[in-house]
Amino acid sequence: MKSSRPALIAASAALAAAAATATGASTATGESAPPQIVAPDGMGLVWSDEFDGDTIDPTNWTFDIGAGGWGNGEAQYYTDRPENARIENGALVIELRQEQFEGSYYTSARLKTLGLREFQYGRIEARVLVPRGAGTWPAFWALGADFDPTSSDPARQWPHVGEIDIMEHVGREPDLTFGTIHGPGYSGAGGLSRWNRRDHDIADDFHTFAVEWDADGIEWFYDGESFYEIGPDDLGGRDWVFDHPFFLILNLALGGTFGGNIALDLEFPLRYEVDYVRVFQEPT
Ligand SMILES: [Ca+2]
Repeated sequence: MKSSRPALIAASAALAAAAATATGASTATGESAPPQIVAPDGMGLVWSDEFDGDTIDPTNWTFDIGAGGWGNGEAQYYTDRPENARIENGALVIELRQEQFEGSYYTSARLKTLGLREFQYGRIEARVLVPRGAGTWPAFWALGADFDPTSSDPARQWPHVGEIDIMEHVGREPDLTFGTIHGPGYSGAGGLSRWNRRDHDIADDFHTFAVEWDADGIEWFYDGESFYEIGPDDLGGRDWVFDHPFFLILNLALGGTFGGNIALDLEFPLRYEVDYVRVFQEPT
């Protein structure tokens, strides 16, 4: 990662610029962005979902279903219904709806590549449009692929499997995104995180979020601009748990300990749109 960083940044900036030129500022949709995939120097595309089919590809994605707060007191019930997750105009749409459903008052979706696609190292990138409004909590993140909450082996449970939060945004902080890792001794509110404060509302337009990850560490990018880097030597002796395969997660949560109070003026349904997810790696 370290030796090739300048070239990677240049490639990322070029990609962001190309995307901006192709889509315009206010009319951006997934459909209007041509599938012009520019690999970072020294890497090739190993997998992507451009969300350009008619339905969500079951060879890439499966669903987490249900309520119960997901460990953070969240308000939504996750379903796999098209009302909550579908393909529309070349983008994955995760739709947060206000409706009574199985004892909850809101529905949404959480998609994951668990058991289908897993990756160790490389550049993992998504181009997304987050919803607007306090209480919303869209995310693009990764968990260790050996994650099994039913296992009695602590090594297969969170946070020992490791968590990489490539993008988190909470609507109560409209100009802010977060990059974070969680592991043993640095989980939950103790996650190792960096605030990415901007001069615009994140929900104003599509943005690209990425990490570049190898054995030396993980580096976060917002529209091609690096804002955080952390590695095994930065943990104060705590375990680095990121040298194994991870799966990817896309979800839109509401409320809870991180999402915060749900604004009374939210305009439902709320949409979290994902133009693409791409993974680039160096040739093996
Ligand atoms: Ca797309």
